Amino acid sequence: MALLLHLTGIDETGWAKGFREALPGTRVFMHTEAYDPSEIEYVFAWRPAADAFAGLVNLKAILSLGAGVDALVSHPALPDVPIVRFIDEEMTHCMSDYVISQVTMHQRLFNRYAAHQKAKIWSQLYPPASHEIAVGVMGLGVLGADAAKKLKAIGFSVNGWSRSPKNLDGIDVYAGDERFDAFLAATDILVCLLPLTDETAGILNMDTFKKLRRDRLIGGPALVNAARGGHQKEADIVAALRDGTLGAASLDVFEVEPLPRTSPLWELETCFITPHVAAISNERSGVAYFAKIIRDHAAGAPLPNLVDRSRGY
Ligand code: NDP
Ligand code: OXD
Repeated sequence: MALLLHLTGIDETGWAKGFREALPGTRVFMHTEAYDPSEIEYVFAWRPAADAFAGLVNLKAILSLGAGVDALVSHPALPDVPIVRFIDEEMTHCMSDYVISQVTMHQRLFNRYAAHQKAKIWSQLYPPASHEIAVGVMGLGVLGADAAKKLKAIGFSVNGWSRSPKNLDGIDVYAGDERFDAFLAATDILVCLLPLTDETAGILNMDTFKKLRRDRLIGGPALVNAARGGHQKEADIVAALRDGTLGAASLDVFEVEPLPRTSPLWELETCFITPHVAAISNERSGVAYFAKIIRDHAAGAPLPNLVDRSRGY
């Protein structure tokens, strides 16, 4: 049995070492090493290059390093085999940490105090209490549901938006496109944890921002995007932060990564930038998760956590 690693922009050495230790009977290749493509049964991929799957005629499954599979499902030469995505407690924990930190920062008007500190201004703007603020979480899957529950537990009002209806204790769930405007109208801090699909591309735009509730957060509603850069229209975010349609934004992902030095987002005091680190796939838990899946599958078990290609996630 052979496993090929094809991780673009990520050092494969540690992953390869981990898989070799966890799967002693399996030949593990980094994509820069020489290998016989017809021997490969599993490929572990992240942002695969155009020729990543060339010659893999005996491939049984693609294992996605990321929770998001947009770069896989849009691959021009994607083999017709199941795709398993990464679902991991550690990743979920880290994403909720990121979301809570940014939401709390916006609720407490941190960007206002930072600007005042720079100008040596002592001005007691009173932040609203968490229960006065509604956080709207777009996407109630593995990551969105966890963030929504934790935000609720620390006192926020929480709305959620998903494709299908959900029953989440204490959370007002809006399902489907027809409920999107009502969801926005009840939301002060918008958090995006959607997968990137044809339906969700560009959803974070001026039209969306204008529909958010405006009377709770001094300075205007806030945006937190930790999903994909393809969800956001960056020109609209810049315009919205400049004209007050948005009071602040936290962005972990960008239309082009790394974010080009020429982007006006770098200069905006109300924009908080992190370099796609909200929830990095953890090497130790990733190796354990996928090694078990390979072992079990080789022994005849079905593959878990499969991507539905028709939905795109
Ligand atoms: P899931 O597939 O578990 O959940 C996706 C959610 O989005 C579901 O609730 C789904 O609805 C909803 N959804 C999908 N399409 C629509 C739509 N058209 N309208 C409304 N709701 C929709 O994904 P995860 O929670 O695991 O991950 C979410 C994304 O987070 C990933 O795709 C990835 O891009 C990003 N991510 C970013 C990281 C970072 O470091 N910045 C790290 C990890 C992930 P339904 O429940 O009805 O199917
Ligand atoms: C992911 C990511 O999708 O790291 O897992 O962005």
